[in-house]
Amino acid sequence: MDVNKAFEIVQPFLKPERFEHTKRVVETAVKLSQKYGGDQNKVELAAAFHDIAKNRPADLLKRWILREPLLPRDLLEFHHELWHGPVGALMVRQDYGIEDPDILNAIRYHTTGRPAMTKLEKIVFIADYIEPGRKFPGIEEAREITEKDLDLGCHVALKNTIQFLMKQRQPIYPATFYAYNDLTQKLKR
Ligand code: DGI
Ligand code: FE
Ligand code: FE
Repeated sequence: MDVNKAFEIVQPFLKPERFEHTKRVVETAVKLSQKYGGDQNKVELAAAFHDIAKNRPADLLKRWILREPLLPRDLLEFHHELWHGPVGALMVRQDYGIEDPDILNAIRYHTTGRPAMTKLEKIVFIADYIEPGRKFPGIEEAREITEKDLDLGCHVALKNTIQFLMKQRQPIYPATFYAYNDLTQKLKR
């Protein structure tokens, strides 16, 4: 599938501003893959589809999760913001025939991250965080660090997100901590 077909599929699922975000994530991810390597078509598809389930109602996402034995039940105990990645990966596999596990995992883990992320997973994760439409404290630093080192960029994004959630007294999904610990240990070596 080429990226234009992916955009055509995804656009009707998304509010206009979410579709604009998606296009910026694709552009950012492609630039990162030119710097850090990776199959450009896979990067484009994973980025184009990453938020396909973002604007689905929460109760519908919940039903998908309950129906799918391979998804962890504990997702439902955490914020519903965490549900659209895993359900999006199921949607593109079932409805649009995307079978590549690396693409599916990049979609599935784009919000939480996870330990031992592949290059494609990291590129989609950080492109989502630093795309040019994002405005929050620390974003410029995250952009600059990502230009220098992909792992360091993901590490600072995870650190900022964990700190942000903690300040708001929100729970943090374990995979996010595991992703942070994994990169912390890798970067020490
Ligand atoms: O879908 P997007 O808005 O493009 O971005 P996203 O998929 O990264 O998800 C949005 C939010 O999910 C992010 O701003 C923080 C929130 N969130 C809530 N609980 C957690 C969490 N993010 C992580 N990484 N871990 C959590 O436990
Ligand atoms: Fe998302
Ligand atoms: Fe996104």
